[in-house]
Amino acid sequence: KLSMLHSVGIIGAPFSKGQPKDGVECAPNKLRAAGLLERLQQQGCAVKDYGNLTFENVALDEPVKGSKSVRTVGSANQRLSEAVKAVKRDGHTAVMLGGDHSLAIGSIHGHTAAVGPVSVVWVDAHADIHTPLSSNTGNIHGQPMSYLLYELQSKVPPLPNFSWMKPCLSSRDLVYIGLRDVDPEEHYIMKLLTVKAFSMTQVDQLGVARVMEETCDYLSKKPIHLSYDIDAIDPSVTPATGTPAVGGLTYREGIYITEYLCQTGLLSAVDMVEVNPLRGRTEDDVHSTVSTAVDLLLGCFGRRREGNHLPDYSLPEP
Ligand code: B3U
Ligand code: MN
Ligand code: MN
Repeated sequence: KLSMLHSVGIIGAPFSKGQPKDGVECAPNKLRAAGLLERLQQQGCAVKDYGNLTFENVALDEPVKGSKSVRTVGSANQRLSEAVKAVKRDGHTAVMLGGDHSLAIGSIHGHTAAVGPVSVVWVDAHADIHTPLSSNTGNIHGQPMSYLLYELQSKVPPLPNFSWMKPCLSSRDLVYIGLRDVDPEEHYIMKLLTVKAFSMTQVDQLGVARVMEETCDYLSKKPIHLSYDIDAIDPSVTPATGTPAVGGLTYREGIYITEYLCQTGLLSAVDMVEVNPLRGRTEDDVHSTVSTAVDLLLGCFGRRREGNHLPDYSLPEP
């Protein structure tokens, strides 16, 4: 496979109500302004921009059993699910530009609605597997995995504006990479379900190359949904995010994950979430975060550090 070209469908999801900090809704336009679409095209991708979704602002969205903005998050994810389903039915690899990580609910739901069962590679400092009842913060961006997993169905109460969705993922089809800030309740759930996880300890122990080999050996050959939380990368590189956690993936490890998944030929949808352009201390902080997010997406779609050339290139004749 010298140059496997990709067809990419981009959905902007400027949504922040899965967590309390403003700014994460600005990321889709920031990622576009950083040249994401042009650079994908330059590396040979066919790109269709589906634009930004608009979300309903639900009035009187009082907490439900401690979880915040449940109705707003439910409604937003219903729209996103339909949008991802449409992009998949159009034949593209779906790219969802978040927004916060609560959007993985709609993204993964819509992906499976279009293509059937998927494998999920969840790259994150956090496990985001709290149930609405186990969560200490009530922020739904810390809960999406519990809504998606069949095995947790009985632990997630019926919630307003979530009746459109049913769990669509088996814990056997999930791999975490980059964990380092996991709450006790989440750790309990992961052990209960024997979820495959490569925490930063395993990245240190095995190296990222073996982590990716073992990830793909473990997963069956279903279409892959990559859900990439930018806070998986070390905050020295990507500080502009809502909940930075020290001791993260290097830029090179982060990019290697995307290069490796690209060359499986199974990447079917990608989320890039939790980039918050209002959270950096300096302009450089924001630039470094946004440009790393762009590089990760380019890596998903064929960019290689050895260099690339288009298949129709030929040398100028003297
Ligand atoms: N586990 C905590 C913190 C957290 C989760 N995801 C992020 N932060 N980004 C929670 O709020 O559930
Ligand atoms: Mn996350
Ligand atoms: Mn995170």
